[in-house]
Amino acid sequence: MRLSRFFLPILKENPKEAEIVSHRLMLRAGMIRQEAAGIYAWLPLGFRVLKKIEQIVREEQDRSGALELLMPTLQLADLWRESGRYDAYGPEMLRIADRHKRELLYGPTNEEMITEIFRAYVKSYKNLPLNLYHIQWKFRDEQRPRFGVMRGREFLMKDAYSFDLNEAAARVAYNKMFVAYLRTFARMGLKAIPMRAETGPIGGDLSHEFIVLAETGESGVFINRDVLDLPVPGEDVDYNSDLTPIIKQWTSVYAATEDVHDAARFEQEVPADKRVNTRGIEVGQIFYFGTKYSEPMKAMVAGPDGVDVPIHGGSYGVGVSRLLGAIIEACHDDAGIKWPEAVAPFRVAILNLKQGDAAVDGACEKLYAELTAKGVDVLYDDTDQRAGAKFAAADLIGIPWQIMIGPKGLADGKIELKRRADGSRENLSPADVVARLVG
Ligand code: 5CA
Repeated sequence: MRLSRFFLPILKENPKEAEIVSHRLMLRAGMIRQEAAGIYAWLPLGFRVLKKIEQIVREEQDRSGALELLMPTLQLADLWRESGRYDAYGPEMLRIADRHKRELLYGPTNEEMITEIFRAYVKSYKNLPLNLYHIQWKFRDEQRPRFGVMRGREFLMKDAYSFDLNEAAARVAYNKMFVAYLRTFARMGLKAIPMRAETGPIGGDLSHEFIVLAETGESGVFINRDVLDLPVPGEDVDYNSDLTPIIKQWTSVYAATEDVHDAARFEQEVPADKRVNTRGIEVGQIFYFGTKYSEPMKAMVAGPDGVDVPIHGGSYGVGVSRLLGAIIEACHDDAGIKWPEAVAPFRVAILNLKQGDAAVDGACEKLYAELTAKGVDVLYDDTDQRAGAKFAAADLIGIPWQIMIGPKGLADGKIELKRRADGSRENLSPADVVARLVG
């Protein structure tokens, strides 16, 4: 992509409304634009990152055996009356009427709708286990939308729903999601720690929140420092094997949100030098809620003995749009964002330090064509900004690899390769740069 053809409205000034660094940087880097409180348009740079994050979430859900579908954003109020949540959900739910005065709502979550789909088709335990997920916009009329995409009113969520014959089978489904979440967040360069948590309006009595430690986070947390060093299961993890050893390893080290924190246990179990009380960002939450929806909504299957029983369910959410904020909170410096490569909007930036100089233009064009042909996502800064402004922009938007091409270096056959993560620089020949980025 040529920057001269791209839409990247970078802000010079720090936006006053942004209280935390991720919100500030997303606005300054031209990633999002607020259209109403807690409602954002995704500009091209932000949208590219959102899609990358979404794709990692999708790949790890698929790997675990969950199946993707897509449910609508609008739902019938009557469906929510079946579960009893229509009135219980309160003012956070956006209620709408259509031209026939039929009551609708913009979905804040989808337990009811997926249960309706399930009960229409699945009648036998033989069709279980089943885990269905979608990645869809949600609306919650939050009292205090703030921190940009971190607490929005409209936000993108991955929500999965599992269906099983009994509690033991449902716990197997829960464990699969637990492992899939460990992998998902690690692939994005995040340390997200599963913590025992409250269940709130989703219900049930077993739940974990996945939390990224950050001073700016909204959740208070208590952990044993050792949890930060636990190994994340690899790509070869077998989802059909017994996952309980992994779950045990992760849940036997103390980690809890302040809502369920047990001070006595914390002090008894965790040596003083390993106790950490800090804050964090909840990037996902998983729930086992048994028959909370299947009983009132009559989602029944025939068991092996032919008797109909309500299924045991769980639901599993990832805050896809929130993750952009969480990753920036974890990966930035004074100059801007430091995207982990897996989610970067572009992997490489080429900075032409003397636009209009025939030799420099030629070298930039050649490298741009070569890298692009090899499948590397390149942003080529071919604008006539001065070099200093180009350095600042590339650092601000956080491109992991920056290639600086100017007349001086080129005279010696060298260009400069900078790594955004640690600022390290090397002078290399163009061929070596290509080998480094493609090899
Ligand atoms: N139905 C369940 C699981 S599918 C559910 O709705 N869970 S949730 O309420 O915990 O939401 C799932 C994830 O969405 C949260 O972990 C959080 O990362 C994200 N999320 C929740 N509210 C917001 C919000 N207002 N803005 C951005 N992300 C949010």
